[in-house]
Amino acid sequence: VIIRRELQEAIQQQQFEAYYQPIVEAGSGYVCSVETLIRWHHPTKGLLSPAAFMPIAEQTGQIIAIGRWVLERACHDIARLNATRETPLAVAVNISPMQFRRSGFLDEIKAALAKSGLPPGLLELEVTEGTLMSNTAQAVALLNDVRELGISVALDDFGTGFSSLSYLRDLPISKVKLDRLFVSGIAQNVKNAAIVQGVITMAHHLDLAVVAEGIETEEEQLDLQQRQCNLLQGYFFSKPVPFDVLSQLPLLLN
Ligand code: G
Ligand code: G
Ligand code: MN
Ligand code: NA
Repeated sequence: VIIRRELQEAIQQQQFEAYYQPIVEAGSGYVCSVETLIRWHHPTKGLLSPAAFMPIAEQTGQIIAIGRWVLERACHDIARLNATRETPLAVAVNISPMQFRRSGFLDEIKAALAKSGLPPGLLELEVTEGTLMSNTAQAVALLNDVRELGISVALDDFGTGFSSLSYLRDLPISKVKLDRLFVSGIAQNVKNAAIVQGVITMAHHLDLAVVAEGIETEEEQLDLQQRQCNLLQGYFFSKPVPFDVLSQLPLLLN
């Protein structure tokens, strides 16, 4: 088990690294944004994925320091990368429930943008249904503030939580991320296909873009393309990679 003290050292000694997974435009195959996914270079256990430590960090509150670090890192990295690109990349950052609920969160975002020079329009926050569930009135107020800054919000892991369609109707979000649970093996599962098509159609009627996660095969890419899904993400295009690898990736990934 990972303990609080190890996490404290990780925070102090900067043992974390931001990995980035490309997200492509379904129509063109061009990379238009990246999702930031944190990794921990543990001194003895090697490279750890968030599932191994984020739940504990959320319990201890250390998620606040870690989340602030990720936000700053992501804005800094992508602003730097964009200085070398003709078309700028957007960057998505996962926001934990505790981070989202904290009063200083909006100021942290503003600080990360100011420090990095990343335009607000290039930052996207990924929140889950669970994050928005706990206090809807407060969540709506914060989402409105975030949108006012020009930052967009995506509803992550859509369809896996206690999904409420009223979130899609009432919340100022711009994107829905379809969980890979429904995307993988879509051609072999008519129920998955029905759900995916239904969500895409509904989202488009609500003016929301759809990202399909977990695209692992060309078959899945073509299927989601044909269903007019807007954006695609998954190992078929690229795994999450360190910043220096991201910098070397081609812009066209299909
Ligand atoms: O690669 P993957 O194992 O990276 O990520 C596993 C889970 O951890 C995903 O649900 C993802 O949303 C979450 N996650 C990854 N990076 C971060 C982060 O920086 N902050 C938060 N809150 N969650 C993250
Ligand atoms: O919960 P969230 O959607 O933020 O987490 C994304 C998770 O999905 C990360 O753990 C990431 O590494 C993983 N992931 C991204 N693309 C693929 C894929 O094509 N297949 C699988 N199995 N996992 C993926
Ligand atoms: Mn995510
Ligand atoms: Na997801």
